Amino acid sequence: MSYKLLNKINFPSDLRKLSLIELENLSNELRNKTIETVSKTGGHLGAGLGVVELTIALHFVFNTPRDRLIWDVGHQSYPHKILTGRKNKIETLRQKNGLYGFVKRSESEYDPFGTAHSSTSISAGMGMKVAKDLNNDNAKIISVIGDGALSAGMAYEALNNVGASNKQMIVILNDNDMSIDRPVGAMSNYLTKLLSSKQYTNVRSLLKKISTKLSNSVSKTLYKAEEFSKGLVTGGTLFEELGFYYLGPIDGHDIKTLVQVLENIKDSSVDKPIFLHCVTKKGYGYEPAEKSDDKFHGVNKFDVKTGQSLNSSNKKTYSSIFGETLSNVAKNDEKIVALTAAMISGTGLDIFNSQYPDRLFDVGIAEQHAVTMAAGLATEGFKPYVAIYSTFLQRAYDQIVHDVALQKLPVRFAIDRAGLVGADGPTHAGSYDITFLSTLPNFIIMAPSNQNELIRMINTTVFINDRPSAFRYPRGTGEINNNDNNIDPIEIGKGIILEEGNEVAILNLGSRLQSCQEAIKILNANGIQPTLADARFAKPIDTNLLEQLLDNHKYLLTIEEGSSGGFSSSVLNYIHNERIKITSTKVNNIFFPDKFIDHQSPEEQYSEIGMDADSIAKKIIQIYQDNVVNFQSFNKNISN
Ligand SMILES: Cc1ncc(C[n+]2csc(CCOP(=O)(O)OP(=O)(O)O)c2C)c(N)n1
Repeated sequence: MSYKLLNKINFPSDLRKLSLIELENLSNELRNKTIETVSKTGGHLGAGLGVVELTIALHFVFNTPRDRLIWDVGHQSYPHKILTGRKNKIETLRQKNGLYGFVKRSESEYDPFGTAHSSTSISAGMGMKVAKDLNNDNAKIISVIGDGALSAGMAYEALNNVGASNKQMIVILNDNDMSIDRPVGAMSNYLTKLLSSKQYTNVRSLLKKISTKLSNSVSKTLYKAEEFSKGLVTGGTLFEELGFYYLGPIDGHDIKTLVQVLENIKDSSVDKPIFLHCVTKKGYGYEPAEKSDDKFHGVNKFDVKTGQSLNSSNKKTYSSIFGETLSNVAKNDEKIVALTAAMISGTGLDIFNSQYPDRLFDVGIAEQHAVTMAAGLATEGFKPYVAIYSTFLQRAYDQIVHDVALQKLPVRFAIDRAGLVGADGPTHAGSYDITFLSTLPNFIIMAPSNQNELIRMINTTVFINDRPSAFRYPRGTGEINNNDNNIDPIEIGKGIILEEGNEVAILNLGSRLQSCQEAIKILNANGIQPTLADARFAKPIDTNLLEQLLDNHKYLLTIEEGSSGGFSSSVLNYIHNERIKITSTKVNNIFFPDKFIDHQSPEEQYSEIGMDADSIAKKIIQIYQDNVVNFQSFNKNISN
């Protein structure tokens, strides 16, 4: 692929020397570079392709990085990264020590605010605008937010505040009529109506309206821009009522229009925040993306010519096991309903949706609302399953505490992407759910160690009608053991011993079981025969199992894929505060270190933090060698 223009662009200052025609050519090259890159790295593609022209126009018109440009979610930022000093590193995207797949402050001065969780850009922008004003600094603040991200409560809180403040910040709506799946909600309907309304076609009279509202210089140039503007209108009533100057909709792929309108906005002296409505297409300019249902939202490595994924794994994901199992149990129980916050396919609920569309509720990017809505459903005798990624559930913590746990309502939490998530990095890691749920009275918390166990845990929750429950499972695929047909519910709070050994016991919770089993092979070769137990429950913990392990072993190691304060803390709390018997067993715990774990492959992550088989085995060998003699003598003293 030829990158004649792009080769000359390292920073936006290079871009600002180009003509409008050259900017158009550059957009083709930038689009190709983005496609070529993601075909090799995997990652988010459709969103970036949709904002290629907008990215160029913004950097052309505004004085970045002095002017602050905030990309909501940050998954559309790859073209921005290419234009802002990171072109030569772009193929390191999502790899160890490489560029991050979202926006990260430490990566570049062009990234004024870290984004990955949705709908934060207007709030952060407002903070920056207030700070600039206090400093008498007239730098511009621009927040770019998608129509999907606009479905979140946080975005409305920010619009409400910004609109009333008369702060001259700029909010750009990137309206591609897509979220990950189809967008939902009244705002989405409103935007669609806005685009197809009379106002859209009656350009001239609406341009006149703008001229009465905006300062003279702006209106003059807007008139000049008419030939480019293909439907520039005003009258976005809702946004105007909120206190913004609404401009648009404009064609977000027409660089000339974009540049003209952005220049007008930049030079304007309006005393209100401006809301610019850009219409774009997700996946624009790449046929396989435009044609696919999800517009290539997130992809594995793929063949550029055909768009075919190069990932040939046909193993099932945990998410799909969840979707299938929930559909199965829903067959016999019409009280079962499912809720998702804009993640139907990501959570496997597309499977449920195909069978029970009336019992699936996609609430938009509104995790807080989803949780409290589920609580409401539970009060009426329904069995709500709220499927949310662990990291996004963090948003709904007060709702979990106040609306669910405190009222002891039987909401079922299907917590997907629990644990590390490899290339998606720390913003998406499911690190804290065991910790923040364990501390809540009334909760039952489970973590399957394989896909068969996930099925059994889902089946268990069907019967938990007197309190909230949760099961947390990892990203990615796993093995179903077809020889094990047991899909029975599990007794609450009951773990299991999987391998009987001596002296050393490993008490696993959840997804590291396979690594523990591999570690045991290494240990066996070293003459150590550990017992392996699977706790299954982070709450209530199986104290009988724990007693048995403590009584019969000199060393106990717990392991879980989560932060401190989780399962291991519950075990230690039991041993130190609740148990009367004094133990001679040495206890260690493996959980996440006290740091955010960088993006890299899952294998690299587990190895870095001592959770792979080798590290587990090494830890036990070390302890065993250092302490086994002492353990024996200590035990003798006790029994004497
Ligand atoms: C709080 C939160 N919930 C869910 C997500 C997952 N997510 C990432 S992008 C996205 C859709 C965003 O849609 P939109 O803002 O329209 O951007 P587009 O991808 O269409 O360009 C969702 C739901 C997230 N990043 N943050």
